[in-house]
Amino acid sequence: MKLRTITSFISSKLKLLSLSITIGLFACAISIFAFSSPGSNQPPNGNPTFWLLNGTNMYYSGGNVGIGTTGPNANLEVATTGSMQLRLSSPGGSYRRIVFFDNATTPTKYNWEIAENEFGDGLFLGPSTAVGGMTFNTLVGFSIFPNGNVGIGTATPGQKLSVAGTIESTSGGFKFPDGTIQTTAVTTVSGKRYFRITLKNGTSGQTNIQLAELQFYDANIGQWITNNMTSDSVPSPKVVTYTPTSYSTSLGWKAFDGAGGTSHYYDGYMTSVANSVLTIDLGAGNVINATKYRVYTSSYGDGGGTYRPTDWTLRTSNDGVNWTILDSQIGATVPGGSYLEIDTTTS
Ligand SMILES: [Ca+2]
Repeated sequence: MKLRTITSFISSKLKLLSLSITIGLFACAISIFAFSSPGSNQPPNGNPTFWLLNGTNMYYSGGNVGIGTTGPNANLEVATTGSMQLRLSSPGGSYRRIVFFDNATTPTKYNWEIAENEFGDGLFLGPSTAVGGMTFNTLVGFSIFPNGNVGIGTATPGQKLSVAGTIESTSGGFKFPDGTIQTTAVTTVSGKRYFRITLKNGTSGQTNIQLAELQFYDANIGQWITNNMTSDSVPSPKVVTYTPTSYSTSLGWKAFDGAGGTSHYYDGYMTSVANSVLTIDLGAGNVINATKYRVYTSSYGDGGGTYRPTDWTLRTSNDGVNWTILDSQIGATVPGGSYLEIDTTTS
């Protein structure tokens, strides 16, 4: 081969080598460029528009996102084969929220939040104060605190359950610590627990006054009440107290023993030196709505009527301390061996 031919041959080979190197470098450059492009965060088989940047935000709107699952069935599905925990972290003084948000241009729904540490140190669940708002209303929400107190309509529950409103049981009623269940409301019964009569001198200023029996008509049940006392405090819880009586057998409680006939002239045979006072306590929770009462005397041993009460004041009380006058009489006439009936609604 001639020298020129050899030179030409070598030159052509060098050009091929140079071209090969150039193509190789170009391919390498393309490869490097592809690896370092803005789409480098996409999965190997991902869509080029997978995660996009919007300022410092990253977003994706092409489908569901799965963590721990290859087939997310919701916008975001986090799955695991063991226990699950999602954690919202922020400094202790800040709240931690999940908000259910109406993102319509013109919202029609209240937003709701589950928030910790937004109202005190409790967990709060409640609505916004207005449709679409981001201020939340503790007055209508539900809260639970570290001491176990739960509030409904209040963020300051003072008990295990504090409800700022009416509690309704649509069935079953309410069970109390003693195991009893209440299914209906307690009817508010008007009436008084204590009754006290103050007796003044008899018709001729006698020192003895005979009160064979004192009975009350209870308008709540439409009946005359017989207390059937057999001592100062029997039957319990009734208790009768009284100022001194004239004889040892003329005990004051006998004015409430249910007997007022002629043979009971010793019943309530009170001394009237400083006005005789006779009181009956019906016991806690017991009341009589006394719209009428009867004053009984005996026709026997009443000094020809001079021991019969003529002036008295009847008082009632709910606490035995504060008394209200139910009725007063001056110059009343009580038939011997019978009774005088007074209607307190008209007297
Ligand atoms: Ca009696």
